Amino acid sequence: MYTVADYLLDRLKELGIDELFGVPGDYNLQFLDHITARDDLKWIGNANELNAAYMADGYARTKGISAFVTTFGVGELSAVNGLAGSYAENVPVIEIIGSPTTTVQKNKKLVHHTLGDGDFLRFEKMHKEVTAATTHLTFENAISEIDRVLNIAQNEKRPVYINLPIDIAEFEITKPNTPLNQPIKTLTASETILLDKLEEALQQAKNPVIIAGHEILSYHIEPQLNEFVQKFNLPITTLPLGKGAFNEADSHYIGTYTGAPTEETLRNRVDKADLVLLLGAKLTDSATSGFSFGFTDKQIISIGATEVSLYGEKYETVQLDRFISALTTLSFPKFTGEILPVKRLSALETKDVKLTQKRFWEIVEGFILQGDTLIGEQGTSFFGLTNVPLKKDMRFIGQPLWGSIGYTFPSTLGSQIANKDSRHLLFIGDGSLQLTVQEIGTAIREKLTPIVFVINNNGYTVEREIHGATEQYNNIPMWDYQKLPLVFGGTSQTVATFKVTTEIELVDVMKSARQDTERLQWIEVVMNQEDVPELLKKLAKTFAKQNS
Ligand code: TPP
Repeated sequence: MYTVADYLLDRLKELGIDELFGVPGDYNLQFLDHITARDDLKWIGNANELNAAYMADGYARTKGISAFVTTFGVGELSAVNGLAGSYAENVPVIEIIGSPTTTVQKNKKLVHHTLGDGDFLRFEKMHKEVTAATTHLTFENAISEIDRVLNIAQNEKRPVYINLPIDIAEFEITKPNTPLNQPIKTLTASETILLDKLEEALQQAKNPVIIAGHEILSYHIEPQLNEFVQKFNLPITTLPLGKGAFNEADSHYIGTYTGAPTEETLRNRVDKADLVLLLGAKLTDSATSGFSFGFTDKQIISIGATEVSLYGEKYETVQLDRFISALTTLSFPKFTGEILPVKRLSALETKDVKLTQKRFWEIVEGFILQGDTLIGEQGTSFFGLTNVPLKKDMRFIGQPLWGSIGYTFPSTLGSQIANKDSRHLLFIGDGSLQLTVQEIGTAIREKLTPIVFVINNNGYTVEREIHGATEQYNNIPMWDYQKLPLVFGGTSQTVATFKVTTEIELVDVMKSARQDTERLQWIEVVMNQEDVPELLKKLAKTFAKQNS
């Protein structure tokens, strides 16, 4: 018997999904049976639905798309924060909610996980604001609605919501044999006009610069962007929101642009460009240190998935992947000016002294390797990593727009599941870890082997820097971080744990962690409560001002 559940799962496979995350509940259990019955799909249960949403987000960032399953009401509402992050940062995540049977819903029965008022649409309505599409499956619409929302997730790179009453999941259908819509490659008329306008601007520009952003990563169009840059020898920078959109080891890369705190030569180069070409980038507060960029609308052409503007005037939006792919067809003279080299650290001497933020990030720069995936949690970690130049084939994950602390731990695990070949290096603060720590159990059960650096600086240091340095609301209970994996089921066979306080200890542990590829590496790094990376020092001042 072929059912709606089977159809949905076949479609997810077609999109490239091999693992599904989530938490069971009586309204989705029968659907889960269809997952576990298959050899080509794996169920990965989470400790809670927020973590499932974060994990699915990390998986989608790496693999292209993801799905997770929750139960009606109690499950789906816990996941909303995660979905909103995926929406804000353009990550296509499919949430499937197992809900009560059609008859129960139609008869407005007072069943569990409702508000006791017979209204079964409340939670779906709540999701409308943080998804690109929602659907409530019925006997009549299941096939067409599944395809509709999956196509939207694929094209818009944003989350979608599928409410699947449990009897609909079990409803027998005939297996359709048409594939999901394939993307249309031909440019629309307005895209062609925009391309002409861009060509004209690039023909006239004497010192253009590209600023690439996170949407390049969402659409996985780094290769297409790279082709454009190489063909016309253009200088390129990225924002922290979009770090990794261009190979930072390439000679066209001039550094990460962070607004006013940017190193002076790079800042001048970008601020004084006669054409600032934003590609898939958003000039958000945390990406530009409180909007402190030194260029204006008169210099900007911005081409993004949800907004296009030319010198301050809005223009019809484009299908970003198609448009960026077309950039190599432009005709304008190759750029022949100087392209700034990125400053990189030379050999580093380590001493038997207490670790500082400055030295920590320098040591990290020496430690990272081609092919690694780096993940930086909102806090000192993200701002410390921002100016660490990546190596070739490295990926970077952060969430600086939505900025929900705790996000990166489950996200690291999701991304690691999506790409087992890349060593994942997570940098996370003690405060952030306390939000999503339960997922250590999942990491151990799934035999994941990221290297996790837990920055123990005794509380919310980033917040202390913004406001209330010594206020008790910025304190957190002190945990024994090194021991956590053992509490969550780890053994010496599955986890290696460390605690470091000095430069020499850190470097020794890093060497052993790098070589030990069979176990989760859990490294507690003790740092001073008031110590912050240089970039954060500057940014905190602008954030404090923004709130006054
Ligand atoms: N709650 C959520 C879900 N997200 C947030 N961004 C905040 C609260 C506000 N917030 C931003 S950073 C931060 C808090 C509470 C503290 C992070 O502290 P920690 O992870 O210890 O990082 P540190 O700066 O100390 O390295």
